[in-house]
Amino acid sequence: SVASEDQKFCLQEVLDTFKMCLSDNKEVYTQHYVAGWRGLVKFLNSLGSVFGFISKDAVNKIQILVNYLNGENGSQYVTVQSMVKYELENELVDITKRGSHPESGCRTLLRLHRALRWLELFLERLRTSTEDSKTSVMCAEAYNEALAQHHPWMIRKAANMAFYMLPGRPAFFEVMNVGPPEQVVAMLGEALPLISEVYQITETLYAQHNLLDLP
Ligand code: 1PX
Repeated sequence: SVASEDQKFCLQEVLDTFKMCLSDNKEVYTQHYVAGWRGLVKFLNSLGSVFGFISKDAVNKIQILVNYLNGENGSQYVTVQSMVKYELENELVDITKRGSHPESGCRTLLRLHRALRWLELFLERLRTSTEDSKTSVMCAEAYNEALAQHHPWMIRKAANMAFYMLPGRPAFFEVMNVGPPEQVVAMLGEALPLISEVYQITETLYAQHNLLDLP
């Protein structure tokens, strides 16, 4: 039925959300950034409950940002650029160690930003993979390159164990619901430059303000 097709997850739609992230003057809209992550979490949940501890943390961080967006100072959070400016000018960020602002928008978004780099690396590996490539290996490589250094030992251990539970490449492509493998590859080729641009703009912004190591 039409209703059940509506609910069927399609990764293309999620990655399209990241297209909407950039304003004409290359600012990053928080709302679409968060919506992109929401879609990715939905995808992750459809892969099984062993990934629950990962999606739970992502959902928690998404919610923190949504609360700022819907809060009394929501207009300051419209773009990542305006959020950084507002939180820094009003001393709402713990810079060297966690203190009175343990859940600032800046430090919360930084966690998702690092995970976006993982996504970029993982999708690039998927795009260039062959039939016999292992999703678990591609995922672990991307994780070790982009995220592992930011995580304590226990999380690294749990994450690497979860990766073994990923479905193989054919099933993984199936869940993405984009079409035959050639179409998945084409879709990834279109989506990746956009994800990469959103990542780079955020990275440069955070670097300019010395925010890349926020506790
Ligand atoms: C076609 C591919 C699409 C795949 C979509 C998968 C979406 C994955 C969403 C992952 C979001 C992860 C956010 C993690 C944020 C984070 O680093 N949090 C840690 C630090 O936060 P804190 O507040 O403590 O400073 C936190 O400690 C993390 C806890 C949970 C474990 C995070 C493991 C991240 C692994 C990322 C890879 C996901 C594997 C999905 C396989 C498809």
